[in-house]
Amino acid sequence: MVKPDGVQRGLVGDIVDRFETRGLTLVGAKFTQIDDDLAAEHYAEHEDKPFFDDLTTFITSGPVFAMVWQGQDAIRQVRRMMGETDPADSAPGTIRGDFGLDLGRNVIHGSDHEDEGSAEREIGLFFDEDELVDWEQVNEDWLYE
Ligand code: DAT
Ligand code: MG
Repeated sequence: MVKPDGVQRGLVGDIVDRFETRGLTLVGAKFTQIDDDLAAEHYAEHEDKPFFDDLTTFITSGPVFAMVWQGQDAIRQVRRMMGETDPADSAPGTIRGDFGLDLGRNVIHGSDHEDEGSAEREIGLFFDEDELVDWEQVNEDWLYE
């Protein structure tokens, strides 16, 4: 999900482009503004952290662009493309390493590949089942051996 800072800075197109050209398949997308209840649910794992209020204030501060991408090892590959949680620690070439400087403005959210089921849970928070499209990319034979 492109966070409010990424949307405001006009980075949606670049971020979509990276996932598309990597070979992932877009199966859902939604431009929306998160309300307080959804923010609390989305970041429930962090509710006891000192940064929770700042985090939920930030994520509700403007529109976000939520996406569902599918492909081989998609969750982990997206995390690698995002970089580290802190843009200051993120390698150039990653999304956070190319577009961010500050931990509290790190441009993108991605589901946790180490937390089994987090992607499924988060997809359920943002999308109804009929908003996800089951389709086959024509170039699949050229992306996978
Ligand atoms: P990630 O977004 O890489 O999955 P996370 O789930 O640990 O990272 O934390 C969620 C968001 O909370 C993160 O994108 C930025 C913010 N955050 C994390 N750790 C923080 C900290 N120590 N101080 C302030 N904000 C923090
Ligand atoms: Mg996380």
